[in-house]
Amino acid sequence: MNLCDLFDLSLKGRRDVVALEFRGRAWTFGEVDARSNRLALLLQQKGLAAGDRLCVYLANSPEMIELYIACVKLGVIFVPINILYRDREISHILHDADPKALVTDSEVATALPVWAPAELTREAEAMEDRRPEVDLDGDAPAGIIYTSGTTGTSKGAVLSHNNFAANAVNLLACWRITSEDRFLLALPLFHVHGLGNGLHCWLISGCRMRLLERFEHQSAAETFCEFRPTLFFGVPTVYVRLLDIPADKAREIGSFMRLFVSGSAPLAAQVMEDFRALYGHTILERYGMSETLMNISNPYEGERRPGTVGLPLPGISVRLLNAQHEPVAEGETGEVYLRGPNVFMGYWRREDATREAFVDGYFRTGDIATRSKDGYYTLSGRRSDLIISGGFNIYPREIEEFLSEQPEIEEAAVAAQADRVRGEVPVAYVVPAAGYDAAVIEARCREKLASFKIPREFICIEKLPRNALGKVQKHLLKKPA
Ligand code: MLC
Repeated sequence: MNLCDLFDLSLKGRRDVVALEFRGRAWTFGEVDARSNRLALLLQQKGLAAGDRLCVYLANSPEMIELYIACVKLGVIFVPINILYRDREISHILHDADPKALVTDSEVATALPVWAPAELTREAEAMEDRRPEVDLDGDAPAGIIYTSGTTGTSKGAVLSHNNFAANAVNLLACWRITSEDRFLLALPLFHVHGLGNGLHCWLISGCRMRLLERFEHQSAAETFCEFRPTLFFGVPTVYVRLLDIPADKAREIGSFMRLFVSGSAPLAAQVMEDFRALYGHTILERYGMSETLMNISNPYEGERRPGTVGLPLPGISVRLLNAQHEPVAEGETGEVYLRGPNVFMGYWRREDATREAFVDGYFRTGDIATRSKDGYYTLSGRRSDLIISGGFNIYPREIEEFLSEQPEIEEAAVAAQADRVRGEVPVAYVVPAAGYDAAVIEARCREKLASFKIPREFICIEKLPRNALGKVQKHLLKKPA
């Protein structure tokens, strides 16, 4: 089977049922099917074929969903780009993914054909409502998700139809998602949380989904009370924001909700407890990655243990290994290695990086964890200095490279600072050169980097603390007194 066969449970099996709501408009599954059929034929007419890449730089919208389904039907590889990315970050992906075209509403400097989504939709109206004939098996790539790379520039994780299918089928079963659910999706569709979990669980279960362009805490209570969802996925920042909703509204929301899921960053046990007191629900925390989709999850029935990410999902083997790749003893910390039908095909055109990412067929996550006697995993750190802010991954190296390119900076190091709402935020430690002005540097960052990567503070220091090998010792970075 490929993803189309699973999507057809709803696209064909529930064609007259309302599928999607967005900004006061609604579409049935039959309409979503027809619109994506027409779009698929249009993309085909424009020269796209199975295996080609299509880059998409769009905010959440029905058009983005239809484009994804059209790509799946055609076998075209969908490459979403984070809408917060700026030119420098976008051009790396456009160059690396080597797509046939880019779909966007924004001004992007590129020599590629650029198509506006509204224009495509209009042109597609003239096409037939017919599925393109394409022979795809489950190992065909469906998407490339760019992850912030440890080496500064990001790498594309290639995810197959089978990866997305295995992930969604697991979540439907383990989180008991059915066509009876009402699903509120506020997460961006350019990451696996929104795309792999959100879109796929909606489309395969056949439930009704209200899509938001983005999560807005100011209007969250109103949106919940109006749509009355049963199912919601969020990153910890979203749950911290939801703690600000008045108690009576929170109780009302708790009365119709069935399941709140959290992931993409660690959920503080205190937030989980405060949320339970306010909403009467225990958030279900799970663990995943762009390269693997979902791996470990707290149980739907049974104990959702605060501070842990729960038990391996069906079909997924987990190993905790030490630096010599040997299993660690019970209760000791080790690095998480994974194998399963959810694990990606490799990094796009990066055989070296792909080879390095696997040991004995197990994917090396870079996350450090312990396992309790009864099988619950607790993540306790990372091998790399990755920063997670509001659920967005930031590799300090990328910001450090940009800062070092500035003539007024001799050298720089970027580290995480704890933040109540975002979990972590990046701060920069800068060794200034002549003419240094923090405001000017910040403005340049704002122009070139996604907003979540802009250091919240620029701290001047005399020199970076280094060990005997010359490696920067980030744990020694401190604000001067
Ligand atoms: C945030 N911003 C957005 C945006 N999200 N802008 C446009 N579209 C979006 N979707 C910008 C804002 O403009 C602002 O920029 C800054 O981010 C903070 O916004 P805020 O209004 O203060 O939002 P806040 O309440 O802090 O909430 C932020 C958030 C966002 C939670 C909505 O961080 C978010 O959507 N996070 C989800 C990330 C995600 O999906 N990660 C999954 C990765 S997959 P400025 O310039 O004013 O600062 C993965 C694997 C797995 O990790 O296991 O899931």
